[in-house]
Amino acid sequence: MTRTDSIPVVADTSVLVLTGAGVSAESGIPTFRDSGGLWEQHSMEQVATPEGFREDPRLVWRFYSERRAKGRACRPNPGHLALAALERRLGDRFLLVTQNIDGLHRQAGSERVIELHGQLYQTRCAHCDREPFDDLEGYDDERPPLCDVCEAAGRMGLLRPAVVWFGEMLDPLHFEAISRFLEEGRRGRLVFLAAGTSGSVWPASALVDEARRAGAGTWLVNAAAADNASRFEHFVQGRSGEVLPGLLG
Ligand code: BJW
Repeated sequence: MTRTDSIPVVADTSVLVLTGAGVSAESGIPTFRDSGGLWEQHSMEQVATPEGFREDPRLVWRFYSERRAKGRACRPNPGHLALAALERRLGDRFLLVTQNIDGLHRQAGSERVIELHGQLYQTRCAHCDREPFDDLEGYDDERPPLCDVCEAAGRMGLLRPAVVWFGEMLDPLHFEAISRFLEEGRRGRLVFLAAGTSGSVWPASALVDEARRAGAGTWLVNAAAADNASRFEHFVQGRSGEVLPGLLG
């Protein structure tokens, strides 16, 4: 692994970016595994698994309702803005895959975004296959919210946040889109950049391997060495809001 201070982006370069919670940290959104992070105050099994939701849906809704309320006051930081600016330069030769559910990349102006772990401000039914819907509500009262589609059909369906919990499958269409992007990109120069992620959650943590197989040069920008750091060629240690504007400028 080498250290570098700029990513070469030339006319035929395609850039695939993976972001994690660290990219939103400077916007005031807590990460999961850092000191003071969400998993220090909440049990991951209780609030981020389907079993936890079945056990205590009110607890899970309190967790996500609080994040909805706090997240609404947060704004994109220079890291989000640098990625949106890179997309404006590259167009279709840019794809942003984020594990974050906070919507800050879209707020910053990014459009080619895959939200791998879902969206904080969407709700879906845990029982029927109605489409997820936009929802800014906080549900922190005694009764977890119920699905009116299920109710109309004479059954009880609990509503849940439209996010991906441990043990749940991610949307296979996302991976098809990523593979297509890599396939296209390998005709020219290909760059894979991961930022603000601990590299500890599969399958996002394995994207670096897929990118390498496609011939991509690989960069990691992170405050600390990620679990999968040794699989990257270049590591820039620092805060993404400070590093990305210069690295991508
Ligand atoms: C900064 C910074 C700054 C801070 N600038 N940097 C054993 C081995 C391998 C895999 C598994 C296993 N057992 C189970 C699995 C699979 C499992 C998994 O990976 N578990 C691991 C814990 C081991 N994965 C899954 O279950 C996934 N699904 C799946 O595998 O389906 C297939 C399947 C299903 C059923 C049966 C069999 C197969 C689903 C994973 C879903 C993860 N969901 C969450 C919650 C989403 C909703 C929500 O937000 O609440 O996603 S968990 C949480 O972790 C969230 C995040 O997106 C994800 C990753 O976290 P992230 O973004 O990396 O944050 P942190 O906090 O970990 O790191 C932040 C980093 O930023 C740190 O490194 C800091 O240093 C850095 N930093 N400030 C730059 N300013």
